[in-house]
Amino acid sequence: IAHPTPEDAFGVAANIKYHAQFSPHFSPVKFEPEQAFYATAESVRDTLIQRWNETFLHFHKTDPKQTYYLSMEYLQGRALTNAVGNLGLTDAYASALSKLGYDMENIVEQERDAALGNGGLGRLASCFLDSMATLDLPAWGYGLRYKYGLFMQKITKKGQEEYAEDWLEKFSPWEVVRHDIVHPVRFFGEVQVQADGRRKWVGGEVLHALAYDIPIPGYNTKNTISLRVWDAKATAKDFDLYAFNEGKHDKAASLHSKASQVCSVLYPGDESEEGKLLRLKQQFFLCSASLQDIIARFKERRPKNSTLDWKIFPSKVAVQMNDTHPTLSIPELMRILMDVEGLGWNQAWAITSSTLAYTNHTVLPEALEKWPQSVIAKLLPRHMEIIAEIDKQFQALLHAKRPDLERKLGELRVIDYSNPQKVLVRMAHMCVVSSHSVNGVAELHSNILKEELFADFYSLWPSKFQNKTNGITPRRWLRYCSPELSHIITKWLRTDEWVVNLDLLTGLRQFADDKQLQSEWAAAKHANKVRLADYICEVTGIKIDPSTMFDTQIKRIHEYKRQFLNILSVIYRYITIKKMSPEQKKAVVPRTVMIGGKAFATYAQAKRIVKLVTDVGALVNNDPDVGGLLKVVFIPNYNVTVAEVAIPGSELSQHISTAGMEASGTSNMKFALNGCLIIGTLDGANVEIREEIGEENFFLFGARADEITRLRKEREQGRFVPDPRFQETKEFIKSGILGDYNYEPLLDSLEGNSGFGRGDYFLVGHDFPSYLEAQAEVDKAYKNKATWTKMSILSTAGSGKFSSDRTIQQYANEIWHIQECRVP
Ligand code: 26R
Repeated sequence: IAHPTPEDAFGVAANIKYHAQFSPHFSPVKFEPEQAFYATAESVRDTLIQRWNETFLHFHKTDPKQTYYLSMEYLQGRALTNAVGNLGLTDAYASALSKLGYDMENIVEQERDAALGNGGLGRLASCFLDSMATLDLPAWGYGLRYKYGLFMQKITKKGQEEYAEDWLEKFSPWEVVRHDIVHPVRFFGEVQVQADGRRKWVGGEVLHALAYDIPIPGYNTKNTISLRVWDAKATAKDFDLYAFNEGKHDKAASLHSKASQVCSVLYPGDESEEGKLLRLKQQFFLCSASLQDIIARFKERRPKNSTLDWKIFPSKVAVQMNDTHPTLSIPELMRILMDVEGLGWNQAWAITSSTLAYTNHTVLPEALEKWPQSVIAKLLPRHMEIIAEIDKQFQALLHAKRPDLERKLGELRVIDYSNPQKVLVRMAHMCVVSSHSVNGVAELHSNILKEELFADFYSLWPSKFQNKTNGITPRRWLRYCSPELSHIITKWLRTDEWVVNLDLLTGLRQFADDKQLQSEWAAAKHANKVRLADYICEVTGIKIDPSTMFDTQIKRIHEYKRQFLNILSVIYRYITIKKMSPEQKKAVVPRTVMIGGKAFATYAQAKRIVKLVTDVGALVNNDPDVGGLLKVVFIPNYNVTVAEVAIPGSELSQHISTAGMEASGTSNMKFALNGCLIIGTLDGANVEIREEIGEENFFLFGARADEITRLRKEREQGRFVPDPRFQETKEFIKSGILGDYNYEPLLDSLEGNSGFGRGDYFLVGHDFPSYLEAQAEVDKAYKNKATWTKMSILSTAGSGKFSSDRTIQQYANEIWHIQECRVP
């Protein structure tokens, strides 16, 4: 088949019609927007598959070292705009659709978000795939094909409610099932010792991992890589026909029902997670299937009839573990190399540790995975033996090399025996001990890893530790989500090269004072605000005014991210306005405060925060005294698609975590890139963003990371005098004016150490006054339109560093040691 070219709208239209007719998903008489979307997507997919095949063949022939990114989460969002854009076919598809009587914008909206992730870590993985493809790197992603991704959030009078989101309900036009790619994955069973002393894992349950490929097109290149997601299957052999014939239908299909559980649901892991066997099964399923696949490919690419040289494995394969979730890759690779391939421990260890690398994404103690030894031993008996051996060898190493650290052995070792009733495997320690590289995701975070979380490991292996500051793809997060701003940038830079070389944005600095650019810039920002206002009205019914300042905080709801601090200051603003004379009110900068994000279903404090935002909105938005000077909106069901509207439409965004707690943050980068100013703490990547865009363009407040421990201690000892404005705000909530919801547990978290109180662990009270001062600076700057627009331009101009292309090039050079491999 001839594939569409940018000039060939007729060909494209014919191709779409072909799919509407011959892809038998819908009855042929209907051609409504939904059918039009599927037909369009399938037409695009044809091109992607062709390029995917060419890329695969090219990698196969040239046999470069290849990276495999292992992640339990990918937050892909919608794919259509991105795919046609990266293929350079946007105009062709837009005019083809208009020939068929449709509007590209409407068709795009038919697509469901693929939300196979929780938040930052999952979206990072998706940005990375886009950059790997665009940089022509030989790299693939591996993940799981969850039936239900992240829950859908509905906001009712009671607060947040969760519903399962069936993203595959119709089907996904982007995935291609690979019936020939199936790997067995065992659970439970036992370890046998063979005659030659080799160990063998046998028995238990064997499920099958079936591959689905999602093509990932690079921008302006033929290279199209793969996100391979696994689904769990049982086979016909597992079906007990005898039991079925006896009427025992559940028993007959028991393995089938177990298989369907494995990939049934994404664990919403933004919070503490008790030991869930199913989650461990999922993790092992990803690791085992992916490693078998990687090894099969390694073997396929070796010359025929020659003996396998395992020593070269690390020069052909790099595996990156996205947090500790794929840690079982370590014992699984060891097991395959030793038990299946017959290598000795030392050789297997050398190969494993030079293949695997680990990225840490959080220092929150409750998010550091620890699995009960008993659970691992039952589910994966052979792996538990290997983990015990890793632990033993680590002890021996300390004894030989660092006797000074031996007194800390209990804290450092891979297996935590401190509670004999509950022996735990520390996944992060296993990663640090077993990987050749450990990295954090922003300078500050990587320093905290070296100086605090992994300080002793750092003293043992200083050269293992690296920083790779996160990044975001400029394709999705500027080029496609804000075409208006993109056109202005291209016009003033006289090139669209910035889409692949984001450092070129610094070229805007010289025009930051130019009145013409400022007026074009402000007009584009205004158009984006109108789009956001329309969206808000559509989903909440609340009318917001695009001439007010749009102030946004969108991210998972978490105490450390301090949406609570934001809403407390909003309440204080409301109190202040209520006290003002009509004359004083004239000086107020009208604001629309938007907060959005999902709370983990059992995270009670986070859910109270959601409820508080909606209660404050109900009060403020209907108060005639406020007269449009303040609006408060909770944006429901925050996801990638919502972000694509909310980020370009915002003027101020909030990244206000307690210093030292947000590893990096990535939405901060998206907002800055879209010319949105930041109010924030010195935390995560904020530090570097402020450095790049200039401190005069960043509204800074709050304690610094190195003060937090001291401040918490002082707070605990009662050596803290709260600001009267803080007290007044808390009193306001206590007064009951917000309704009859019980906010006491939330307010208690700001107080002493009793009950829910954690002694204001997140230092909301401490940072409150300096936050209010920074907000006053925001208002002051906003009053001068030219100043604000200039700051906005300088934000975009300084965001070049935060392209995921830069991040991925650094991973490629400094951790993976891979080279580009471009399809001719
Ligand atoms: C194990 C389970 C409880 C679990 C904990 C935490 C599962 C998932 C998470 C999510 C964490 C690891 C996460 O998303 N971290 C975020 O990673 C982003 C990308 O690096 C950072 O920008 C962000 O600061 C960090 O919170």
